[in-house]
Amino acid sequence: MSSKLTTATARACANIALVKYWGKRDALLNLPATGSLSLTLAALSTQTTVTFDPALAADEVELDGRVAPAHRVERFLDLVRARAGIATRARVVTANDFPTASGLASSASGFAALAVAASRAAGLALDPRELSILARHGSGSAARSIFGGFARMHSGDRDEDAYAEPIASPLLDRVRMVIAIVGGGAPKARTSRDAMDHTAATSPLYRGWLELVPHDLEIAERALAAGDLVALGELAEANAFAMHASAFAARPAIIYWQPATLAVLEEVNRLRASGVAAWATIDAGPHVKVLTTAADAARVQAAVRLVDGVTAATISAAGAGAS
Ligand code: 2P0
Repeated sequence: MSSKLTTATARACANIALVKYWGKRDALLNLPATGSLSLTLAALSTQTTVTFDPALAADEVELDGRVAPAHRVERFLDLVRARAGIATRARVVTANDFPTASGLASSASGFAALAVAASRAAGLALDPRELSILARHGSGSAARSIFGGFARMHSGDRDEDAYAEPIASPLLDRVRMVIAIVGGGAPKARTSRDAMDHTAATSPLYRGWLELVPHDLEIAERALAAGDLVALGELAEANAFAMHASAFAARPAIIYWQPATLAVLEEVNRLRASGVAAWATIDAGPHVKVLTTAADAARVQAAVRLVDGVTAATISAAGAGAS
């Protein structure tokens, strides 16, 4: 290992939470305060190549063709090196096929791809659960992107208990997500990590959020098992609004929404009133993701594209796990 290059390439898809992760129980181990539940999306993916190279004095990161800060990746690679018993530095070349760091879950696909590529390049053979735990150290949501389709993240008090696993559902082939990009996908001012910590520390509604999530997870899992898209959609929309309510109430407030965000929400309401399957969810950014069906996706896309301030709308089916 020490005298030669070892390299591996991985691809992972981003995921959108239907029951959100917002807050940690342990910052050092990056343990989430609650569980969460997501859908992995085929249309948003990251490809990452990791090369351990004895000639390197420090880790190097290239993101979307440019040199990027290596600090967070370096800390992640240190975990992989410790586990593999190596000290070699690595070159990481990674590219997203969607806007980076704009509230489109690039850290989820990014750290899932990095976990798979780095562990393989370091000579480790980790099973999916071990990969999920490893990916979580990079980003909580990345633990879910190891798996395709619907995934459930377990909160855990210990490192080895906080991992995601796939959930089977008759809805899998039927669901689509329409991703309405608001504001051109510009990078956001503040990371979700910082924003969720600030919410946990200052929002009077944060306690209510923590109490809500276990109930919402139960409802979502029941809806998935029963193939009940209406129940899943209503739950996902309500859960997203509850997360944002806790953030709105932080002091000072965290507001991700832009005028066009609300305009898309109104359009989703109109679509639903006219019988279209459409439920909104919003993450740490202004974009709106609309849960819908294969049959209704084109109609949802056409409608949200016309909203002032929406710069693009993409339809995604469920994606595969990291490979
Ligand atoms: C989610 N988000 O469940 C929620 C909803 C954003 C809003 O997980 O600190 O980048 O790296 O563990 O995974 C974004 O948080 O946070 C996120 P860290 P991460 O998808």
